[in-house]
Amino acid sequence: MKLSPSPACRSALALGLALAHPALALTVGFSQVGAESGWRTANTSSIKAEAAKRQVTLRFSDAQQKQENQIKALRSFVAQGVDVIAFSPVVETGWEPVLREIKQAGIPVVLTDRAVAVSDPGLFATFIGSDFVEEGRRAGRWLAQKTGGKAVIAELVGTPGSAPAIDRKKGFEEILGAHPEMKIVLSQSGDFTRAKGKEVMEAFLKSPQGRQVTALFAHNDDMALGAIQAIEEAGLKPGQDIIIVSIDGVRDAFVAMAAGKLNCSVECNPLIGPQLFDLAAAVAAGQPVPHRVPVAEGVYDQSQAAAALPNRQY
Ligand code: GZL
Repeated sequence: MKLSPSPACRSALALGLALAHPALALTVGFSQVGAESGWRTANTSSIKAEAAKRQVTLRFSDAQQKQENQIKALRSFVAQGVDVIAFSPVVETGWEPVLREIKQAGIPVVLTDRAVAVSDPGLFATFIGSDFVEEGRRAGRWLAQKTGGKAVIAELVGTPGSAPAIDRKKGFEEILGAHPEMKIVLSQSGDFTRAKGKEVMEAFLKSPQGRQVTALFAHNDDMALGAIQAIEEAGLKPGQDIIIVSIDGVRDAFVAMAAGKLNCSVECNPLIGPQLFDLAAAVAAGQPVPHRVPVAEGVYDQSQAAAALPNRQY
């Protein structure tokens, strides 16, 4: 019969180890969505660098944007008896069974970046991530101001079923509700990747509605950067013939804004490594933590891009 320490025993052990020797302090299993975008790469770098700095033993798994790979990784973390499980869920649904297994094993869960839709919020200890609805609102407000409330919009949507895709669309459309002359006429997923963003934008531009498009809303910078290539190959001027607003604030977006090809990027901060491991240490020691931890971020347009570039950390 496999004996596993009770939650109380596990917390005491973790606290004791944390006090005794940091290198033995914490083992964290982390399941990452994948490596689909510049944002994701920066997020992974922040997590790995902070774990090394704190001498946390990090068991890291890249799911290649597949939920089944994340579920396999979470189960393997339980089998390994890690102190804390953390993950960025690729989509919102389908997590209840594995989260119940983890709870049964007495291992606390920290959600990062994206949220899950579950009936019992007690299935995870805390969620640290951005407010994607507000990011969508910020993109909508900026575009309304830039276009005087008149735009024929193409939309590159993120991964279907993911919290950022659902919520960014929700926030953007909330703002459009107050601007009847701003209409989304084309909308399709580019799965948060540059290649797919280019492919979908090429198809948009070849469609009958494509010729009327005056603005593009991309749910992340990578899809916007792919679309910029497609717009140029179609003989149009990105940032002028088609006004482009996207989300993330990665370095390549600032380069594109400084070149006048992208008009605005709403920041979505991936550098959550320090906050993640503060939370992981606290939950491992059985300390209370907020169930929702926000991430600070802003909005950048062409007027600020060149000056901001040298200080961008991702
Ligand atoms: C947002 C994150 C999204 C980014 C994309 O927090 O989940 O996933 O906006 C990334 O670049 O692919």
